[in-house]
Amino acid sequence: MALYLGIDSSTQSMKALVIDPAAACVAGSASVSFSTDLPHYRCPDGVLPNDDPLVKHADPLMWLAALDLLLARLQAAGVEMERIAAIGGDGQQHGSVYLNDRFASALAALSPADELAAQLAPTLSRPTSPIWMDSSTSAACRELTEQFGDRLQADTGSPAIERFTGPQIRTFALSEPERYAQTARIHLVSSFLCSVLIGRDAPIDTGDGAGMNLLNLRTLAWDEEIAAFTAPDLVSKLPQIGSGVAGGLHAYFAKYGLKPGIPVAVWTGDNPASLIGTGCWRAGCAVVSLGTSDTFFAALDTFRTDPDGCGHVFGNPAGGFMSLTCFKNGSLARDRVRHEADVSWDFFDNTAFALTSPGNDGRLALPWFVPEITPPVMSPGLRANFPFAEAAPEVRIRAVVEAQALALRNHAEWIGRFDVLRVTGGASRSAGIRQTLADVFQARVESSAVADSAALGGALLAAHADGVPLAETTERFCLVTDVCQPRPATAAVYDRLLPALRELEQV
Ligand code: XUL
Repeated sequence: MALYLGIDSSTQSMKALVIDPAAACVAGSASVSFSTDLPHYRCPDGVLPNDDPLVKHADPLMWLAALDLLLARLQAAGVEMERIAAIGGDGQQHGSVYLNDRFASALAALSPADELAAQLAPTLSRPTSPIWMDSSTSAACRELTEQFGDRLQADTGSPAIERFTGPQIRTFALSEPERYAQTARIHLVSSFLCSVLIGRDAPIDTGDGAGMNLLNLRTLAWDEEIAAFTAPDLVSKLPQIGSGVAGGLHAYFAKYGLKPGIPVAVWTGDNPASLIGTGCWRAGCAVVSLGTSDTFFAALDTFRTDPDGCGHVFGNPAGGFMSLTCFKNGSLARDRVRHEADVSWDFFDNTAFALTSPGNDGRLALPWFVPEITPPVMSPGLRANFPFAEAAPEVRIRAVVEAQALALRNHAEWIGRFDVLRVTGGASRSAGIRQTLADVFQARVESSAVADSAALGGALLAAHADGVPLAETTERFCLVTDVCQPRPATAAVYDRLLPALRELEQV
């Protein structure tokens, strides 16, 4: 029976997951860490070091090397590659790859005798790719805002945002006009890797395309006026918008045992893929993904935008729209708080919550160690409403976890109320964090059974592109392992604490 492969190209690693819908099981998986498996690209944690803390770029050739290594590992792990009937995938959102006019012919001519990175290196018109962590484009954001005002959010789903691809492209075009002029094609991470798989330009889907400040969500086409202001001739450099099957797999990948010509679904962003992989693509259940960044997202019944401008609207790969709010200080910030408190993960995840009570006597701390996205804060630093450094480790930990959960609630209010939250990502293993979310939202918190919800989403989209309905695969794969119920007595505690969080965000 048919197997389906999902590939997730995220910030720090690339992962593959193979599902067997007929047997309702995972048939294999593999992963590649950019830090430990590809150290020669000098991108620890997936980011090139830079003296300017606002600049965050990666080497796109590293993603190609990761794709080769990932497929080799999947084959070496004993996955029956010839049974894979379709491939889907996703990339970290907003990141962009700049290619010259040799890209199309180099893709078509890919030879199995050499690696992808070596064959495609000459096709880069810009050696590095800005990624979602970059916040160096404030000037471009200001100019876009001056030019288009509220229309930007009303039509593209988001105000001008530093990490979004449009402001990134404008900054590049203005600062490096020669390289920009040599750029024939600009891809997102998702559409770049999908193009490599099919050996020609792949479309961008509305899930990932909406993270660019360039896609008009009312017409689902590139907004010609915004694109023209963003950079010269931009529309001609962007791929089509599309969904469904992008094309057939290039013969290059036969060296990993894959069948040339099998359908490759149009790739999407990691968050839209997670919406599918967690099974929350129908309205009603919100997802809290606790990873490098923390994100809160949910399917939207209608197109509407966040009045505060922090939340975004993206296309839902299952149709319609989804909301997304991204908090940059996620797991790395929690790890830093844990490290500085000199405690174990077990202490952070469990003991700290047994030693303290909900509400923490009003003590809150926002761990904005790097410039924050929600709310937008450019000057980093931890903000606490009590002497943080002098407090006991358990007090610091609860203060951080409660502040993060209250910030999620605060910035999710425009989407509506949720009785069910589905948690995913590394930090969702923490019982303390899950209970805090349940209490702060007064919602049932379900743990997603699959750790790699984005890769699973890619696999479900692959199956869907091959005719297997999403409803069917969702029932088989999007399972819940653990349920955490809210404690009604804590509702008033957090209702009282919410204004304190709002005040702290303003400091
Ligand atoms: C979403 C965002 C991040 C990246 C990386 O807007 O910037 O979640 O997609 O995961």
